[in-house]
Amino acid sequence: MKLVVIGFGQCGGRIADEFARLNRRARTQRGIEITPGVFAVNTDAADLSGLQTIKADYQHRVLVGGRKTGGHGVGKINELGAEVIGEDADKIVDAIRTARRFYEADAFLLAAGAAGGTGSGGIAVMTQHIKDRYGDKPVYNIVVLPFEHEETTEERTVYNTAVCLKSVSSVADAIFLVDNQRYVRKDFSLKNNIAKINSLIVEPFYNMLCAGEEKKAKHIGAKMLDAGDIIQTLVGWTVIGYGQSALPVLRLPFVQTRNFRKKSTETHKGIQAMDEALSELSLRCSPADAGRALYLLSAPAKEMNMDVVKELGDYLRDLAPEAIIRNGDYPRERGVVDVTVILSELSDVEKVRKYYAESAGFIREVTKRQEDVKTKLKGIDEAGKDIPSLL
Ligand SMILES: Nc1nc2c(ncn2[C@@H]2O[C@H](COP(=O)(O)OP(=O)(O)OP(=O)(O)O)[C@@H](O)[C@H]2O)c(=O)[nH]1
Ligand SMILES: [Mg+2]
Repeated sequence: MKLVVIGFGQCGGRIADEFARLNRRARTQRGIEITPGVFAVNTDAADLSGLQTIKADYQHRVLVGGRKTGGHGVGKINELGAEVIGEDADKIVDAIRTARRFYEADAFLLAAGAAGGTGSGGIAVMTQHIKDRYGDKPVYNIVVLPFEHEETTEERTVYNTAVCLKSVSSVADAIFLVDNQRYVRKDFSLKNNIAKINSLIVEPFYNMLCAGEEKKAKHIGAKMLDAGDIIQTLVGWTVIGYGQSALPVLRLPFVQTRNFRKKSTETHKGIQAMDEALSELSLRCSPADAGRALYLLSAPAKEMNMDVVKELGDYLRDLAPEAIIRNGDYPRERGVVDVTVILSELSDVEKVRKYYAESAGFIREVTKRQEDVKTKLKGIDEAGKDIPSLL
């Protein structure tokens, strides 16, 4: 599957940059293309310069906002983010259209952090705009949810997140939810952590996008997972996960490869990888709430058989009994069995509900605070009513 990827704001731009890196890896390691165009859009010039892999010209790193933001971001004011992205929407589409093989893409993927200003405010506006212009291609979003510490230190965090989620839910064909807090690993400094987190966020897309683009027979499985399967799976709230299970390195030549013990090891490795994928989902949710699901098994051709694929399907069916499940196998990796899982059309996401509920309280409080300020101002005006003014 081929995606045009567009990142908004700092978080979205860096996620898009990570997709550009993934594409470079696909091209050099596998000779295939998975992102015919990757772009970053921001109101902040410095953030755009900090990207590494996205082409450095103004058509791939699009600065928006002009005089309104002076190249310095919107300071978490999501209304301003929405406004400037809306005003520059045509400029952004013109930039995307310059991508050489833009028309080969099966879908668009737009990324942003929900708690900021530019990306949070802009992603839904631009999703709408692209849908209006290119009605035949699905438009997906990746929305990154804030770290817990951001929610407690800055009250706008929860409000921006809720507004962003509500807005994208009414326009995007599907929304991949990614919870930053899930990726916090203790041994990294924050900056390294963010780079590591971004690579963990994007990694599950690698095999998923590559599988359907393979041209060589030896890498085409019994059931190839193509863009059609993925498009049929992606609807509404969505999470993605990825798990790996190493195969024993030493293989003695006299060991019979087709005995029952071997087969059960293969199945065991597959289940182990799927378990990891499910426990490392991009956001905690209940698989039982999924209306659609998809899994991809990737392993050396010799290690793969349809029994394993079927066992994995049975396993997922137990956890997600309501879901229509699609699958594929991808004869690829050496030395590992890996499984990618997508759960989509989630009927309930606790964390989204929590953001909505908390920001409703925040809105009430802000309204009350504004009224208090008005009353106080009236008092000060009253006290100074007999003082002359020079204006
Ligand atoms: N995973 C991940 N999260 C990020 C990254 N950069 C920022 N964030 C998160 O995104 C949110 C802030 O959004 P930003 O992308 O910085 O904001 P912006 O869209 O640039 O908007 P303004 O700076 O207000 O103009 C916070 O919750 C951050 O934790 C990143 O590279 N990766
Ligand atoms: Mg910014």
